[in-house]
Amino acid sequence: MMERSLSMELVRITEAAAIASSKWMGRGLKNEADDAATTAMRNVFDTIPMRGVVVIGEGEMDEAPMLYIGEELGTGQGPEVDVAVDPLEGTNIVAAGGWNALAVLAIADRGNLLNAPDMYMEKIAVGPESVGKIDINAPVIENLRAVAKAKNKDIEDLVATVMNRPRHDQIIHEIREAGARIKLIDDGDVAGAINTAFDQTGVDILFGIGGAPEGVIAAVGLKCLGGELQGKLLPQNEEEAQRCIDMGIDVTKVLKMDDLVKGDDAIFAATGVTDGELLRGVQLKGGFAESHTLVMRAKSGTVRFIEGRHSLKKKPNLVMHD
Ligand code: VTB
Ligand code: MG
Ligand code: MG
Repeated sequence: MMERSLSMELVRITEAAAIASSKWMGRGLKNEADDAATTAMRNVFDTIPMRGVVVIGEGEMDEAPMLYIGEELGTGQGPEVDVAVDPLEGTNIVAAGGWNALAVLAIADRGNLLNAPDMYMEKIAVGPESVGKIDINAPVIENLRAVAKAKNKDIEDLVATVMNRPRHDQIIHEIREAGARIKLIDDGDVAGAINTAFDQTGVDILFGIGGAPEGVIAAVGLKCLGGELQGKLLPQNEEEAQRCIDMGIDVTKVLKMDDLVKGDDAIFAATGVTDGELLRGVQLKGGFAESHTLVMRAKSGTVRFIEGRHSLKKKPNLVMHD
C-alpha cells in the first residue's frame, strides 16, 4: 500500500528537475537541459521513503549513468513500487523555449506498469467524458464523432492535438476532412494527452505516434483523471519486433488502460518547465523560483495543483549557475 504522503514527496522531485532544467530555456542545448533535470531528479529520489525500481527511464544500465531501467531508488524502506520517469519531457522544447516541457514521473505498485521499450507507440487519448467511446482502430472521423457527441459539441468545435510530423500527414488530412480543428505541437505528447482531460486547455483529443514510454506515463496521468489512452506498439525493425515478442506483447493488440497501468494504486506528478496550457513553467525571480505542479493519485482521484516558491538563497543548488 502506498502512503498518500508520497504524493508530496514526488512533487519535490519534479520541482527540483524542472527548476534545474529551466535555466537552459532557449539556449539551444537540449542535452544540458536533460542532464540538469536528470541529475536533480536523481538527487532527490534517495531521500524518499520507498523501494522503487525504474521500469521506464533514461536507458539501460550500460548506456545511462542514472535513472536507468532497473535502477533501485528510495531509502530502501516503504512501499515497493514501479517508477516511470521522464526528467525532461521535451528536451527540444526547452532548448527552443517552446511550450509544454514537463518534468514528469509516475509510480505504481510493483509490477503494475507496462515496461514499455523505447520505441514508437500509436496513441489516442481523451478526457473523462469520452471514456469508452473511442477506438484506436476506428477511422479518425468516427472517433471525432464519438467525442463530439460525448461532449455535446459539433465536430467543428473540437480541437485535436497532433505532433507536427510527416508521419501524421494522413491523420491530419482526415481530421481536416472531418471539419475538426487541430493544434499541431512540435513535441510533448504527455502534455498533449493530459491536456485532453482539462477543459481549460481547449483540447479534446490527442492522435498520433510518439514514444511508448511517454504513452505509459500519460496513461497513469489519465487514470488519475478518469480519462483514457489506447496505444499500439509500432516496432520499426526486426530487433524492436523481437523485443515485443520477448515481452509477450502482440503488437496487433490494442493496449488499454489496464494493460498500460494495472490497478489504481498509482501517483502522477508533473512540474511545468516551460509554459503550457495547463501548467506555467518555472519562473526565476532572482531570490526565488516559482514552480507549478500537477499531482494526482488514481486511488482517491484527487487532483492537486501546487504552486511552489523556492528560496534560491537557502537552496542555491536548485539552480546552479555556472
Ligand atoms: C516522442 C513524444 C515525446 O519526443 O517521443 C517525441 O512522445 C520524439 O518523436 O513527447 P520523434 O522521433 O518524431 O522526434 C517527445 O515529443 C518529447 O520527448
Ligand atoms: Mg527524456
Ligand atoms: Mg520524452
